[in-house]
Amino acid sequence: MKFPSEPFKIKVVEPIKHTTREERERLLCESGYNLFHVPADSVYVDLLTDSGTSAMSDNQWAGMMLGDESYAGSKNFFHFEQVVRSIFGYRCVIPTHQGRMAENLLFSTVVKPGMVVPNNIHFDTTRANVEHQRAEALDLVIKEAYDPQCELPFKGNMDLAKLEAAINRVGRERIPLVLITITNNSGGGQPVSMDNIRQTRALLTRYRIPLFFDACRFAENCYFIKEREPGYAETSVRDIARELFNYGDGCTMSAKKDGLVNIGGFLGLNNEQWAQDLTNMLILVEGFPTYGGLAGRDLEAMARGLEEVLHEDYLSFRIGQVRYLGELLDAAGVPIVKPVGGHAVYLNAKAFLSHLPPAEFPAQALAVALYRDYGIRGVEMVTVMFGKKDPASGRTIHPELELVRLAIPRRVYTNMQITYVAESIIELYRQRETIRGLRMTYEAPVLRHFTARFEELRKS
Ligand code: P61
Repeated sequence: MKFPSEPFKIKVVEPIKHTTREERERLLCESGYNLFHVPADSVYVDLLTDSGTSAMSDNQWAGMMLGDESYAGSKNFFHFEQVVRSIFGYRCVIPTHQGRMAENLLFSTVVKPGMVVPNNIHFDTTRANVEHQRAEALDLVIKEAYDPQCELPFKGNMDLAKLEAAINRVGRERIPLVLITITNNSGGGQPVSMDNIRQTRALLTRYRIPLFFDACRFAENCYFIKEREPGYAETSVRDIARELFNYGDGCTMSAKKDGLVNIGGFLGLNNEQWAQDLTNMLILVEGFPTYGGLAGRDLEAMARGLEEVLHEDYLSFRIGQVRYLGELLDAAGVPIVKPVGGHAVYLNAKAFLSHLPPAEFPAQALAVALYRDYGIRGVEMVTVMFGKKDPASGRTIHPELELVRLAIPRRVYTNMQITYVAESIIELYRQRETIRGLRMTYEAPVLRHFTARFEELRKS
């Protein structure tokens, strides 16, 4: 089947309130045209993020009732540890309440001022946590990643020539580790191939530099390897994951994505000295090592979610649902990033709103219009989210890509709701000339997209 249907039936439902266009207009005005400040119960289809928004299974909810809330040595921790070891293969397992805490612990322990951390593309929290240590976060993805039209099967790959040049320029002693983000969220949710990972490993072994994965969407990445990479069609996604993680020395993970939970994360690694230092820091800022900022029930849900996410009927539906949205849009001529990624469809706002100059934040304007007209919430990505500035003038640098990400929560929306999203966007595309630009009226110094405010420009 081209687009597999839902491999589950619905046992519990959460009603969604319908709002009018006038109500949404008022909410936009009150929120400074920032969709992070629109109350979620005034959103019809919420595609702001796929993070922490999954629907848990009956099996996970049953596990929640078996939560052992002992301060130390909870049985759920041991189950969780055993599941992480069996999938990821790393000996030391450190639970955290979400991904950025795992990043913060790792970088505050091993990254020193003046160091450099390469990645295919750092996600914003990863970059912010590297920069917080006064180190440099380098993005070294292949150049095709920046071309929305280029249809490569593994557009998240690391550019090995750029990586080797960076190592030679910076010196291996200033590179404490290299990261690979699977899938590459900031570059369109694109996967990284096993071959690229193998070659990155070989290169880093020569320079004795550890390799870590930002593993948030590892199962989706492994599913793409099965679908697209020669030699893997008959390998289970679980075995693909085992091979992939075996090339690395550790990982950070936000289980809010491919852990199929609403909260949770962890660090997995083999270096026992690092693990000890990280654990000491964990005790200072998160909690005892057998709960790491989570309740026992959360650890149980995460252990079960990590197993479920590897079910291949789940993954074929998941990847198929995202692709379904992408293909409906593409067939109607709506400009999107191609090929469609694992967790989201990315609208190419520059091409969608070609009448708006970059200074008028076309991607933010498109996200605002989508909410106002249809109650659909996506998220602006790149200009506002990453907020790169020219150090001399302090002005915003407008990057190559201006995107609106429509991230699909896991197991939450039916294909009919996804069809509604596609039809709405197609209609909006037909009247795109009516969409107005924005002016930013407030911005915070870091992670500005959460609190930025805008005002709408009048029609000229
Ligand atoms: C997202 F607007 N992602 O995509 P935490 N690495 C990677 C991520 O995608 C990621 C984290 C680390 C989110 C949530 C989010 O400014 C924002 O569990 C590849 O969220 O700490 C998170 O994991 C961090 C949305 C995060 C944002 C930060 O929607």
